[in-house]
Amino acid sequence: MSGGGFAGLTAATALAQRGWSVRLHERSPELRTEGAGIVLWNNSLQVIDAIKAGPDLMSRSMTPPAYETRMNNVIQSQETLDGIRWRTLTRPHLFQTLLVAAREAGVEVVAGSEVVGASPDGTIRFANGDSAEADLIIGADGVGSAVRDSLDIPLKRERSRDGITRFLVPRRKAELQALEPDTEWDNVIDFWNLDPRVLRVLYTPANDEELYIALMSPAADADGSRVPIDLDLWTSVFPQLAPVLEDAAKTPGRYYGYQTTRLDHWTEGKVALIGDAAHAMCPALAQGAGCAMQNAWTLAVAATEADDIPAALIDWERLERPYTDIAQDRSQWYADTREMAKGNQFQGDSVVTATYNPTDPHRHEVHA
Ligand code: FAD
Ligand code: 5PR
Repeated sequence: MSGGGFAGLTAATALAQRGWSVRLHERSPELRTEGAGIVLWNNSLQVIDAIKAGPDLMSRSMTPPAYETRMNNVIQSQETLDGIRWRTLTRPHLFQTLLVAAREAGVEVVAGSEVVGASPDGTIRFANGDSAEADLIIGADGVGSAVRDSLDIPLKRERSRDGITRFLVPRRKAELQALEPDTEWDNVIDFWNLDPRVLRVLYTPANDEELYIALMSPAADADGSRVPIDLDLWTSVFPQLAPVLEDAAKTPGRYYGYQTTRLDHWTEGKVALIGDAAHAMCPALAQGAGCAMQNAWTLAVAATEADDIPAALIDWERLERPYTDIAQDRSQWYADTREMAKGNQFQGDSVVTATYNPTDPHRHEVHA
C-alpha cells in the first residue's frame, strides 16, 4: 500500500480486518493530515461503521440543522437534507479515527518510506532502492501518485478557475450571534458573492468548539487568493463574519486550486488505484474523501472474495466507478458554472453518491 491518507488508511484497515497482512508505506516522516474541516455523507459514514470506527467518529462531529445558501447575504435555500445522513467534522479528527482503526486492525505502518512505482505483476519499488512482492498493491498516494505515474495510465487533468483557502478556527458563536441575531449559526452557511466580485465563504461548524471556514476566490484575483488573507477585503464583504475572519488572518494558510483528474482505467494486473490518485475532484459536492473511502472499502471486499485478483479488480472498477464518475462530473460542473450559488443543490444527480451504500452486499442487484 502506498499512501497513508484517508484512502490508504481505510483500505488498509478493511483488508487487515479481513485477514490480510497489510503494510502501508507513507512518504512523510509521520502520519498526519493537512487541511481543516470536512463533510461526510452516507456513503463514507457506512464505511466508517463497517470498519467499526463509528462511535469514535460520532464522538466529535455534528449534523447541522440545515445547509443554507446565501447570495449577497440573501437566503436562497435552507436545505434540511431530510433522510440523507451527513456529518461535519475536522480533518484531524477523521484522520485520528482512521489511524486508531488501522492500528487496532494490525496494519503495519511504515512512515518515511517513499514509493516510486509498481508493476502489474505485483512488485512495489521504493526510493531507497528496495522492492517487495505482494498479492495486491494499492496506490493511495494522492493526486501526484507515483504508483499511477509509473504505470503510464492515460490521464486527463482539468484545472478550474477558482480555488480556496481553508481554516479551522474557534466557533465564537456568541459574538456571531451578537452581530446577526436572526441567523442559525449551527447551520452550514454558504455565503456567495458573485457581483461585483467573486468571493465566497463556506461556513461549516465541525463541533461545539471548532469551525471550518473555506474562503474561495478566482486564482486570477491576487488579493482574494492572498495568504495570509487580506482581512480588510474579506471583512468588508462579510462583516458578519469578522470575529472568525480575524482568527483566520492570524494563520498562514495555503491557497489550493481545484482540479479534476480522470484516468483511462484504475487497475493494472495486481495494482489498483484509489482516492485522489485515481479520481481527484473539485470540492463542490464534498465527495473527494467520500469516494476515496467508498472505493477503499469495496476494493478490500472484492479482493478478499477474489480467486483471480486482476480479473476481480477489473470487475470492481466496472461496478463501482459510476458512483465516483457522477460525483466528479457534478462537482466539476458546479465549479465551472458556480451554480451552487443558487441554492437547492442537493437533489437528483447531486446526491446519487451521497446516498449510496457501498457496504450493502445487494447494492448491484437489479430490481424488476
Ligand atoms: P491524500 O490525502 O493526498 O493522501 C495521500 C497520501 O500519500 C499522503 O499522506 C502523502 O504523503 C502520501 N504519498 C504521496 N506520495 C507518496 C509516495 N510516493 N510514497 C508514499 N506515500 C506517498 N472530500 C470530502 O469527502 N469532503 C469534503 O468536505 C472535502 N472538502 C475538500 C475541500 C477542498 C478545498 C479540497 C481541495 C478537497 C476536499 N475534499 C473533500 C477532498 C479530499 O480532501 C481528498 O479527496 C482526500 O483527502 C483524498 O485522500 P487520499 O487518501 O486519496 O489522498
Ligand atoms: N463543500 C465543502 C468544501 O470544503 C468546499 C465546497 C463544498 C465541504 C470547498 O472547500 O463547493 O467548494 C465547495
